[in-house]
Amino acid sequence: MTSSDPQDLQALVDSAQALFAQSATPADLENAKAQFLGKAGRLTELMKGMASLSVEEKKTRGAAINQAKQAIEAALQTRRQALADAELAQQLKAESLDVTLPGRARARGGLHPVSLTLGRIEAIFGSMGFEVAQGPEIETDWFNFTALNTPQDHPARSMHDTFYVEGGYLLRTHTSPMQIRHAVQHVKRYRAQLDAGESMPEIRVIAPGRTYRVDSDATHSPMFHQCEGLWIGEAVSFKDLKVVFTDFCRTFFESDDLVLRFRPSFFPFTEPSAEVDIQFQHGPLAGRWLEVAGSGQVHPNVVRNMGLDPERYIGFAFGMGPDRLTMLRYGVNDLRLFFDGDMRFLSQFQSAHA
Ligand code: 2U9
Repeated sequence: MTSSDPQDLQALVDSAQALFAQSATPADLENAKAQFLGKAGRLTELMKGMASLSVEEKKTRGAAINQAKQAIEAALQTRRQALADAELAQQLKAESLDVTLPGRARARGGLHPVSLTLGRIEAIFGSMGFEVAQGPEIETDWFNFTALNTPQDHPARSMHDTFYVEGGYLLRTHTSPMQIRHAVQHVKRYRAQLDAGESMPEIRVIAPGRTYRVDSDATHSPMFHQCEGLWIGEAVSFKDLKVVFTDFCRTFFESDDLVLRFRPSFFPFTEPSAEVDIQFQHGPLAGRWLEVAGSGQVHPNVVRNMGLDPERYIGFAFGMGPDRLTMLRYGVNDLRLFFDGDMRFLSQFQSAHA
């Protein structure tokens, strides 16, 4: 078959189509294209071969070659589109997102049971007009002990009860220091009125927070929580303490007939002092007396350390353990469970509310 034979042009188009069809990538296809349409391509060779033909033969031959060229270019374009479509289909498949799938659930967090208790305590006392005091956990000896009428030789000051840190500071062993700080600020704010013999707004505050003692067993942890309360005015009596604390306990434990007992006791910062026990009338704990707090009338020396005249200002204070209240409320029997960080225990309180 000569190179001028029309059949050879069809054979050329057929071999171009076959080679394009085998081209798996755009790069392969470009190589295949070069074999036919490039500078050294077979079609270009045929065009060059026309030089020796007559004018008439050139017309016929040129038209035939051009037709073959268009057929090859059409085949090339078809293959290019096919490769591009395949590439897009592959990309769409790889990036496909099934929007009908359910969302990926994220673990919902929740408040720690003691945080629930602290929030509940603040809400109940807030409803009775108590402010919430904040203050440092690293304290001075003055605010943690001396201002609270604690004698220099009191055992609570010893190293086996208190964590001391450098510089003569200590980790507060109760939240009383926050009460003193709050009271001193309050008195300073109304100093002019007091000096003029006028009255000042009552001090009515609770101080919740972390406290630290050298102790550790099923009912004691080196870090634990306390919430103390203080109500100082010109005529705040022990009766007011009993009413306020009874109302708090009945609301906190959601038990309207819960009974309180005030048992004589001693604290350096209150006189008279009383431990507070509660007794449920129903449920698994019914009939048992459960100690929940300490309380008392604020000692005159402590009133004086606030900057007030104890002959004119009087009031009560109490201290309770939110960890213990939480154990009672939820029936938890080991304090350490609160601080182990075990999600099997903590997640039980996830849906609980303050
Ligand atoms: C000021 C004056 C007096 C706070 C009080 C208690 C009694 C008390 C602890 C018992 C164990 C708390 O539950 S516990 O961890 N506290 O018994 N605390 S009266 O008296 C104050 C506080 C501040 C200015």
